[in-house]
Amino acid sequence: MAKVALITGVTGQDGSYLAELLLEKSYTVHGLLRRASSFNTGRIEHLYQDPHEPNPRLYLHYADLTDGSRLVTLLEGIHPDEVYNLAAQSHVRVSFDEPEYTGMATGLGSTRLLEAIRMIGLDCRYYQASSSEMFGASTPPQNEQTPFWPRSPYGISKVYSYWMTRNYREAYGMFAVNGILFNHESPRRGLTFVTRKITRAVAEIAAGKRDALYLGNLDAVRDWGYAPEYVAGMWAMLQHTEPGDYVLATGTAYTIRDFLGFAFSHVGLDWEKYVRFDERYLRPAEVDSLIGDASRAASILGWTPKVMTPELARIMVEADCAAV
Ligand code: NAP
Ligand code: G4F
Repeated sequence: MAKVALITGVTGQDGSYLAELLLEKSYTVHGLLRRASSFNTGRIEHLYQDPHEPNPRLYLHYADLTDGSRLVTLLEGIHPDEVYNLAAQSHVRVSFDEPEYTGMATGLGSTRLLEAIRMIGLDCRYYQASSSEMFGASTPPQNEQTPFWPRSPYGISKVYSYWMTRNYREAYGMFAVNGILFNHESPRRGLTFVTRKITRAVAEIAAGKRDALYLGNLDAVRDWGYAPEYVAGMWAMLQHTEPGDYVLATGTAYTIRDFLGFAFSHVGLDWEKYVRFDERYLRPAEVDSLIGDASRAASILGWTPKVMTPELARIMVEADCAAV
């Protein structure tokens, strides 16, 4: 029997790559779709299957992580073998503007899903999209033993979801795991995250469509990997015999300045001529340095990343140049 998976956040960067991976592995995939007045399915357009066609394997359902009763009816109807909870208000800067909503979606959303699974007695494996933002101000390199010191409403909401996931594992014996993922990017990254904001600007500047890029803090250090490799790690966590928590990261460290250098140099431009400062992009509290140690995932799951940040920047710039 083909396995059945439910992905919340299927319309996001990771959800779209995970849906692709699971369809390749012959899963039937159900995705949770937020109702919006305009289409929000751009990242999964190429996977969409008309439900009138014979044997569709991708199904989309209207639901929202803030609506617990809907999650119950959805899970009861689908009976998934694996649930990947990727949905979140995932923007750190925005979480300072909307701390309450971020708590409701990114924090309590996981509880609604875990509780729905428990209430209907569903026997499934659960993946929680935890984040390196939970480490916040803790000194790098960070691994599964590093204390959490979140620095934003987003990071705090993710810490809450992390512990709820562990609690459902410990209290109810649920196969529930946390993937603590460091930043991972791709041509499908949202346009307001710094890497994609940079690569889209590089493409537009190279095409003569604009002449400036406004950014905030250029000194933060991040460990940027390639999203398709990270969703493979999510899947591997749910295939292991025992549930556990794993860091996924490249172990490399670059500043925003470094990324600017990689991205602009691909089109032969000097970033310092185009980048301007705008304080609107600063955060009330910054996470200065995230550098992950993924040795546990390497030794137990055999997961190792191949694409490092300079190559990632090339992939993203080329995709944006082609699109522009
Ligand atoms: P993303 O592109 O921002 O996608 C977020 C997804 O969540 C979208 O499908 C969005 O739907 C959905 N969503 C937001 N609020 C929702 C709600 N209230 N109910 C239902 N769905 C909702 O994020 P991503 O980069 O793919 O990241 C996936 C997950 O991993 C997130 O939980 C994120 O916090 C976490 N994470 C990401 C990274 C990273 O570097 N990318 C690192 C660590 C952890 P719409 O399309 O309708 O907006
Ligand atoms: O690209 P960012 O917005 O990503 P951030 O804050 O690291 O969060 C991302 O990674 C987390 C994993 O660690 C995820 F959990 C989270 O969901 C999200 O995917 O910002 C990266 C850095 C920050 O230090 C920020 O201050 O870039 C700096 N930055 C400088 N100028 C900017 C800008 N960030 C954004 N978004 N926009 C700017 O103009």
